[in-house]
Amino acid sequence: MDIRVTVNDAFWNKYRELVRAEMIPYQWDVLNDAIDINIEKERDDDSIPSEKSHAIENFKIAAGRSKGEHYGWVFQDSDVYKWLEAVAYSLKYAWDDELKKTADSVVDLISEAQEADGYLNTYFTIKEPSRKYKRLAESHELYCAGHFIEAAVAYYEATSNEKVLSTARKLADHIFDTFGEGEGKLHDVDGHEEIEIGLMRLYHLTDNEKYMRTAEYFLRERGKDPDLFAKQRKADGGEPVIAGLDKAPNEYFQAHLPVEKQDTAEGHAVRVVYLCTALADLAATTKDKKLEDACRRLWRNIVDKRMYITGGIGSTVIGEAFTLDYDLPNDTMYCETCASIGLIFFARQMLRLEADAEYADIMERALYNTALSGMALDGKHFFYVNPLEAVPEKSEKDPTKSHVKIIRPEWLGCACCPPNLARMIASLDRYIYTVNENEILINLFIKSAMEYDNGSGRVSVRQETDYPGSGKIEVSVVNESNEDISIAIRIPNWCDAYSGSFDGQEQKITKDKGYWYIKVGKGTHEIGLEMEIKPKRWYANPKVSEDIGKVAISRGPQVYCIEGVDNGDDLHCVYLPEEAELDYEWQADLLGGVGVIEACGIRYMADSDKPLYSSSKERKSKEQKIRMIPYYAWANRGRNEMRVWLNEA
Ligand code: FUB
Ligand code: ZN
Repeated sequence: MDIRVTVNDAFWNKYRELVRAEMIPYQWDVLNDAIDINIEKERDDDSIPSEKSHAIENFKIAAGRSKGEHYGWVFQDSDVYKWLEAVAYSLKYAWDDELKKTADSVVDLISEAQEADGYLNTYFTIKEPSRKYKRLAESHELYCAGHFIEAAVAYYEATSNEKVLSTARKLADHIFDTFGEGEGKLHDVDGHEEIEIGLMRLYHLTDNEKYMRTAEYFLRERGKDPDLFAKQRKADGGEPVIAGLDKAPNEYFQAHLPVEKQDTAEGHAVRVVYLCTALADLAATTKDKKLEDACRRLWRNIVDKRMYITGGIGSTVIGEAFTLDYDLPNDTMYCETCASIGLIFFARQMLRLEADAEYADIMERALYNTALSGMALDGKHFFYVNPLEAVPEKSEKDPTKSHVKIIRPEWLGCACCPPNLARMIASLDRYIYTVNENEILINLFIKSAMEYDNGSGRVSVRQETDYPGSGKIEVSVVNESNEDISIAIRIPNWCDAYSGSFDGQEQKITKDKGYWYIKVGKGTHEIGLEMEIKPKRWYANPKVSEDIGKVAISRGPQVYCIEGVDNGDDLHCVYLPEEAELDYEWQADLLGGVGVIEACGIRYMADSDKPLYSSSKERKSKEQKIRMIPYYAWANRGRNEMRVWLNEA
């Protein structure tokens, strides 16, 4: 079904314009090493390449246009693919001949770097051609392939560039010929899921079943043979392609059990959510109940027990991974930007499986908080890791916190997050609505228009709102088809009071799995929703040891934090009384325009003259006005303490 969505939203247009005008050109310069910037290692580790990007140059060398060595991570190609994908989406909302020309030239370059049999990966073409597909646990060959295929589908859809599609098909056909059941094929999977997402997208575009079956093969093969990666290493016999990754346990790769038997989210967080995204897509496409159940179990485990209030996931830097239920440290966590983006992908596919507003609630939580925190307001500085508590000196001096950056770097040695964010924001139109035949889910409140043809006529929906400024949503539906259309509007889980109207008549809202359903016949109809949107307190399950006695504040979809610049240092000394009023005020001149929340709080005086320990409990305190800003906007005013969970008095 061809669903056309245009976004025209005050909050999001700013970001989409930033992607078009700043991020895409800036990232292009970085990928070409044409800009003098400081590329930081993502943590203290000498083995991390961080001198330059070299990503475009790698393609030029592989294509025979330049001479030289491959530089960067084995998955450096994926930075270019994600950039191309972001370009594709941006062209759809802001056509640009020059940019299209540049992107076409990248497609030409990629296709020149492709080998005659369809193989495509600059690292192995340039550096280790004899080890192609030999160390898949570490090599990211299929991960990069998946990113190219995703980019190709998006670029073809935006521009009808035939070359990008034929290059992607040649690669996918090569993968189909190389991997799978039966004699003469490799029975293998990549250590990093992504090819499955790419192949599913290619299937949806082309309707060619073999792409879906190949995705299904990879999804079902993972975890079947616990010795698979050990066998790869033995047969190859060489040095690891990524040092240390050869020691990672099967759980790191979600290869400890067949996916249908996995109940908990284990290992590398981005890998888990990419796996789940493809699995949910396959389940929604094939209606396979067992796969659906597997998706639900993994979703439940993540969302009920392993996710931060900001929609961040991954509790440890070691393996960038999940740890155990309720283990959610605020200052050593990982919360990689890509992992929250992956959670948004997963949620989007779950909405195809089931109309349950919880998926959209989590999508919104991850989007407005951790994903957006991944970039500075200028679109040119990026967080890889998104802490919920940060103290500059600790990050600088405590080696266990070297990954917790205080200022967003201009670029990172491992640059997976910045272009991922660009493609996510540029493709936001894909997340607002879910259409299941004659049912339209309105998942996100973003001023936009959508239309499609349901077979018997055109159906269009227009959403007017200044959300998250206010909770007022006006939906106009024009139904020119012969069918009744069911409009399902999400009532977010944070919202306690709401009222609705249909064609001017007040309605009693009943929720079905978090959606309010309205049947709409032929003609033009108006639906109104008014949600109370005000500051709200949240408490973690007492099993989260880090958050006991603490409170977090949100307003609508945005989680709030306090920063040293507004509240002074030693933020652990600041207490928010349980009964304190939370006053909200819009401040147009602050941080590009944010709503600030203020409350009367208490500060215990940090006193370095006092002995480290004393038997007296006496503490001096004073009143302090606590000033909170939306979490995503932190670290835009210099080196600074920050915390999300506040002590409650
Ligand atoms: O391995 C490729 C990407 O690099 C992962 O998704 C990120 O977590 C980073 O490790
Ligand atoms: Zn990343």
